[in-house]
Amino acid sequence: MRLDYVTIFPDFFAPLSLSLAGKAVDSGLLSVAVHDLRTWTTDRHRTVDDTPYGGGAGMVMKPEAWGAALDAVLPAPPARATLVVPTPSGRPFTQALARDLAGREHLVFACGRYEGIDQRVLDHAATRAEVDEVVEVSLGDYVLNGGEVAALAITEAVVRLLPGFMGNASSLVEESHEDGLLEYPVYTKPSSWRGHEVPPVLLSGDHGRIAAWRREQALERTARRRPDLLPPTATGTDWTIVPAT
Ligand code: 6GU
Repeated sequence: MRLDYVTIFPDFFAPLSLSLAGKAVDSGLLSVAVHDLRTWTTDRHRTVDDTPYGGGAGMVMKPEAWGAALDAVLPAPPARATLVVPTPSGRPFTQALARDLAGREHLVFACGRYEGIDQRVLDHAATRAEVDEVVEVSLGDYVLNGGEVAALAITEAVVRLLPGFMGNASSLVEESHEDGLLEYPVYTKPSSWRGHEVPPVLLSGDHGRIAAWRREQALERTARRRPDLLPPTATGTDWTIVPAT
């Protein structure tokens, strides 16, 4: 897989050479490049933003440098890349989307500041033969200053799914979100620690009871913390009390 990042803060991507992607790069599974957007500015001050048409707070990233950057970073046809745009107004990033992106050959991350990139950059990119899809993605309902930290999080979620990246493939299927539930609580030795005991069922050696207990814990945890992940009938809200008339 090939990963490119276009950003005004290339230093944010230093962690890519550490453990996570660094290992995958060394093994040849991954090739990575980080590009400074200002490389493609043409004015003396290397300006990348301007005030929004229509008024309002903040600045919007100008289209010209973005257009030139994508011209340079996108592959030559017939190769194609997926343009990933981290933004709080994107669609939710999920494990399913991570799996989808992990199946692609080339991802180009366009990291803008949170006020955003001129929409025409993305609209134009979507019409290009070198772009198979433009995916605007949000990590959740909060605001980051720019797309860089989000791009790193998306990268980690995707790269660990690449075949041959993780040592133990079953730890991938057992973890949170792969079965649509939060993960059950986990314990290791010692069996007693500061007066807190490991649930005895886990010491029983009875694999059937252990599996049933874990399933029940996962369901209870999901119902308490993330009821939105459960089907409506499992959350106890598929009925209403009809007031007496
Ligand atoms: Cl993907 N980008 C930015 N800038 N802010 C965010 C986000 C992404 N997800 C949540 N907040």
